This record gives sequence, C-alpha cells and structure tokens, in this order.
Amino acid sequence: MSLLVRGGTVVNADRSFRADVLCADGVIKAVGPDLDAPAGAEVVDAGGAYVMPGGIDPHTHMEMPFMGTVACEDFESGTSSMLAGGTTMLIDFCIPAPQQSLTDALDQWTEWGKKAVADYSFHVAITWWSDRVAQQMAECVDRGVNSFKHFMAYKGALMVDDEILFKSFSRCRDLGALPLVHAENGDAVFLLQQQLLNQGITGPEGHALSRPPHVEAEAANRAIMIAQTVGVPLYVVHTSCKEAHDAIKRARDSGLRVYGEPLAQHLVLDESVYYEKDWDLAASRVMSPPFRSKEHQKSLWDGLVSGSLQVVATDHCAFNLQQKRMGQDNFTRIPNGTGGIEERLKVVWHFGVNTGRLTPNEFVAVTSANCAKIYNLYPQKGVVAAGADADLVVWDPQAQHTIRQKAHHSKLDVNVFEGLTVTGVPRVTISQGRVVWKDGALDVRRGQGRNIRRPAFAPAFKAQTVWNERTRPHPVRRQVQVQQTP
Ligand code: DUC
Ligand code: ZN
Ligand code: ZN
Ligand code: ZN
Repeated sequence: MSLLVRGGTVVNADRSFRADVLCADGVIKAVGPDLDAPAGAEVVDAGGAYVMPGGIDPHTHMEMPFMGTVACEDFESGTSSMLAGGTTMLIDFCIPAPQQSLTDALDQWTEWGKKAVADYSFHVAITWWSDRVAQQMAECVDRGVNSFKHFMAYKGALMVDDEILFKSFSRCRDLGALPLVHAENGDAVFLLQQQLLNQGITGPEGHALSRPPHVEAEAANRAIMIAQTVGVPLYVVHTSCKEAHDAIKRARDSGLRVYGEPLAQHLVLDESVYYEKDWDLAASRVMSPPFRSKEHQKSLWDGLVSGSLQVVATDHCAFNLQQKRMGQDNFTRIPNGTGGIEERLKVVWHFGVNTGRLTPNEFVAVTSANCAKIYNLYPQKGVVAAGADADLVVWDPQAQHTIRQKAHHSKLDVNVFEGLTVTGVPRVTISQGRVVWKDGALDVRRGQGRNIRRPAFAPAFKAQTVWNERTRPHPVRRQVQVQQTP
C-alpha cells in the first residue's frame, strides 16, 4: 500500500522546499518534485500546507502509578490523542518502584505499550541502587533503552541522593547511555511543604510556594556538576525557570553536552492559576515543577531561539478531577501532572512561529528533529527524507482551532489550554505510512504502535570522556612528582 503526499512544502529542521513525498511499506521512498502516484496509491492533498516530520514527545507518563493513584491515560488513548495533534511518537518513562528489578518494570511497561496505536519508546528511571541495578541497566540498554531518569525530588518515594546520582551517571557513561534528571531539591521541597502546612496553607498555591525556582536551579546545577565530575552528558527534563536555564547555558558555554527541555505548558501558562478561587481549576494545573511567572517564560523562549534549550515536551501525566481531589485538604497529596500531548504542536506553533520567535524550521527542530538526534533516533525519525519512517504531519498554517476539553482525544476531564484559539493545525497525520488523522477524524488501530529501540551512543560519549581526561587537573600525578623530588 503506497501513499503520495502531493503539492506541499517540505519543512525539515535544516531547510524547506517544494516536494511531494512518496511512502510505501511504512517508510518514505522518495521526496521530490512532481512524483507520480503508483497504481492504487492513496493521494493526500497538501496544497498550501507544510509537510513536516511528525512530532516526537520525549516525556510522557502513560498509566503511571504515582502518588497513590494511577494516571488515567493509557497507551491507547494517549497515542491516539497525540496523533490528533500531529505527534507520531512518544518516549515514556518506565519507573521501577524502589527495590523493584529494572527489567521486571520494563517488562510491565512493555506490556502496557502493546496497546499503543503509534510508535513509542522507553526511558527507565533509577529509583534505588545496588550492583544488581547496575547490571540491569546493561540489560535495559540491550533492550533499546539509552536513557535513564533520576528524580532529585519526591523524597521518600522516587528520590535518589547524590551518591546514587554519581554511581548511576558513571554507569550511564560506561554504557553509552544518557542520564536525565528531574531537577528539584527534594529535601528543600519537603521542608517548605511542612512549613507551609504549619502556617495553615493547604491549597494549590502551597504547591507553587513549596517549589520555587531556586529549588529547581540548585538541583540543576548540582546534577550538572556531578555529570561534569563523572564525565557524561546530561539532559534536564522539564526545565521551567530562568535560573535552571542559566545553569544549562553556563555548562554549555564551558563545553559540556547538557540539554534542556521546556514543556509546552511552561512556555505559555503562568503561576497565577494556583491562586484561582476555583479549587478544581487550580488543582488541575498542579504539576512539578509548577507553572512560573512571565519572566521565566521569556527565558525559556529565548533558550529555544538561541539553542541553549533544544526540545519542547509535555510531561503528559493525566489525573482527572476525582484524582486531584485526593489533595482537597492538603496540596501535597494532589497528584502532580498535567496533559498536553495533543496540544503541544499547536501551542508551540501559535506562540512560537506566529509571533516570529521561531522559524518553521526551528519549530521542526524543537518538536521533532533535535529530540530524534539527542535520543539516537535520527534519521529513522525527525526528518522527511527517503529511508526515514513515514511519520508525517501535514500542517495547515492558516486554519484556526479553539482548544476544548470536549473535543480533545485524551481521557482527561480538563484541558489546561481550555478556550485558547490557535492558528496552525495538523490537517493530516500519517503514522507508518498510513493516514491516521484527517479532517478532524481519527482512524487508528490498537496495537499498531511499535516499541522503537534506541541504540547506545558510544562514540560521542567517548569524546566527552577523553575531553574530561585532557582538561581535568591531575592532583594524584602531581603528588607522585612531589614525592619523587628530594
Ligand atoms: N511531574 C509531574 O508533574 N508529574 C509526573 C512526574 C513529575 O515529575
Ligand atoms: Zn519530572
Ligand atoms: Zn530568581
Ligand atoms: Zn515527568
């Protein structure tokens, strides 16, 4: 079965050009002007539209057990929702419980992933440490996981200390895997939460007050310094504030491979919502890190424009109002998480491209190509080119759309972007060479998604390690010399 996308402008991260795109057997066969449609081929009209690589969301939590409940989005609803928004692949977090074997947890998530209607992949979290964990990390790498996440927050649950960060980062370095951090100082958050509760602050505003920007920045700086000491690149998930962004910038300026990932929500929504009188409204926006002030949003946009931040994700983690109400009397019990997987591209286009901040090519870079490169998926994903997977979005830059919970495809009973009218929408989404979203209708099949394996990246990491060896002072060698001098 072949498919021809005709009459559009192909937009890749590096350039744009008029071309048709011919797909067959799930891959792109040809990209060029005036391609002939093979007999029986389906033809998609891309007139007046952009043809871009489908979005990749590298940060989601489908059906995640968390804070005494389970995220209500499963792999089927979550990947359906993402296709309706022009995103064709996600990378979800497999999160072993402390003391649980990494490979058992990966088996569990792999089973859940079989429901997906589009491609997916996994990161694995390091929530505890032993020699066995170190061994299981190698088994995860063999199973196509090249990234390990570390929670520096959620004290008493998922949080790991600096010793574990050091050991796990070292193991990542040796395996050619990328360490990721959720950067918030969990001890500071815990103490601030207790102080606020003691002062009688129990509502959602307490959530934002207990996780101020410097708590995030401290952890980002600390993780960067540990990564530098160990000699391994680092990826900071959901970078939400200026000070954490500044830490990433400084690290990059000094020659380190440190990546930062703002979320679509943090780019456009601000902290004022936590002071809403409507408890449900405020609680439905509770996530970590919390939404910030406009000054921080500006810093994040500046980072995407200048390249000091590389990827926009969502941290899609869906909790319905009934679940949020677990924290009705105590903000520390409100399950943390918001959705956005369906809205990410629209929001970044509307506030990024329509405002002139980002070019369409830069849009493709931050929503797809950079992610594919950082996670070793490129050029299978992240580019419209012969040989790449036929995951495409036909983007109509003129069409308007008002975001409504009633019309979205997620299981969420709220939408954090409710009522926002955007210009620029996915007209058609193509997954594995098949039209799955067209003119507002989904045509998806449960189980169609594939678990995409991502190989380890040894060569680049070796470069970083060699670089570290060359520039690091050698106190031990100097000591030896001193002893030899009479
Ligand atoms: N933050 C959230 O808001 N939800 C899931 C986990 C996280 O770090
Ligand atoms: Zn996180
Ligand atoms: Zn500050
Ligand atoms: Zn997350």
